[in-house]
Amino acid sequence: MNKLLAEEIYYLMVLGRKFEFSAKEHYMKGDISGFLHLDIGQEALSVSAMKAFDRGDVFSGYRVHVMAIARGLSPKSVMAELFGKATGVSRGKGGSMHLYDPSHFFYGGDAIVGGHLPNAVGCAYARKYQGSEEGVMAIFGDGATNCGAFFESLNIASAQNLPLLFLCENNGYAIGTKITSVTPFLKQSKKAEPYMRTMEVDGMDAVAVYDALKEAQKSLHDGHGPIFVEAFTCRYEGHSMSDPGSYRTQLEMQICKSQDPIDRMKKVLIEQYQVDTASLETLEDRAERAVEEAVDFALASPEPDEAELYQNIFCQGCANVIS
Ligand SMILES: Cc1ncc(C[n+]2csc(CCOP(=O)(O)OP(=O)(O)O)c2C)c(N)n1
Ligand SMILES: [Mg+2]
Repeated sequence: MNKLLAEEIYYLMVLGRKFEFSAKEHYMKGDISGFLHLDIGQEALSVSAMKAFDRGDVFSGYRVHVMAIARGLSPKSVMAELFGKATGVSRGKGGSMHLYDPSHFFYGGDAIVGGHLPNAVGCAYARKYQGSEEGVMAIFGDGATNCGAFFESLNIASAQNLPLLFLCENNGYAIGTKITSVTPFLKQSKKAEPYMRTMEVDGMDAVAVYDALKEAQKSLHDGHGPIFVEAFTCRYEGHSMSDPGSYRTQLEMQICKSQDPIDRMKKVLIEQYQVDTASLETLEDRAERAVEEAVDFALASPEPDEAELYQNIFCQGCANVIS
């Protein structure tokens, strides 16, 4: 990783965290309604995954704001979507869980746990059929690996040797359910081993995530078929805004936060890339301003027009959804 990329990853992680704190504040003020799942603590994974898998299609779940921004969607259009405004990336009709932008090959945002995995399989099948080498990445939580759709997706991706990267964000919880109470494995890659090559990575280390996913991407491009990467991470907040997260002990959270991905990346910038404090502050100020501008934009934007209620209900021109 060169210095420019390392700085960009740091910037996007700081931007992501500030964005999430701001979204939390505006949810509590009542500017945002519906569900809001925050990514605070998991930024290394969300940002480095998007920077490493820089081409190809991405399908993700509902904890998706930081990924969307790192993918290139503007913080303004993402914030406006959370506010339910017409200028939002899904025209204010999707909200937090449905950030969807085909121009960035970013297909959500899906509220159904594991529901996007068969969609990613279908897309990977289409890409292979079209002769594309870019591949597809599907991102999901540890909880999703207990769904039938997950095993069906592993099965068909493997049988068809599809260019599909399964990226599991293992944060140890599905809402308040501890992973060990619903599955016999701490490592969810065990479930994928019979089907494909698996890799593990420290999801709190942005550089390690980037390197692992670059290797996985190369494997797809080289035609080796699907691959499963498991990243171990930690969410600091509750599952969503309605969850105080009281099922975790203070000690557990302390251990978690001692691995903070932003602090670790800052250390890398200082020690390996000789970035000075003034340059770091410039990046942090830029992130702060981008979030303020996103909020101002969202507040000033209009509500969706009533006629929008009847748009995109039935599929018109579905053949072009994945072009
Ligand atoms: C099919 C389905 N079952 C249950 C739910 C309710 N639900 C929403 S999030 C969630 C937990 C998923 O946990 P995980 O996959 O580990 O993702 P994380 O929230 O940890 O990122 C559940 C059970 C749902 N949305 N869809
Ligand atoms: Mg989880």
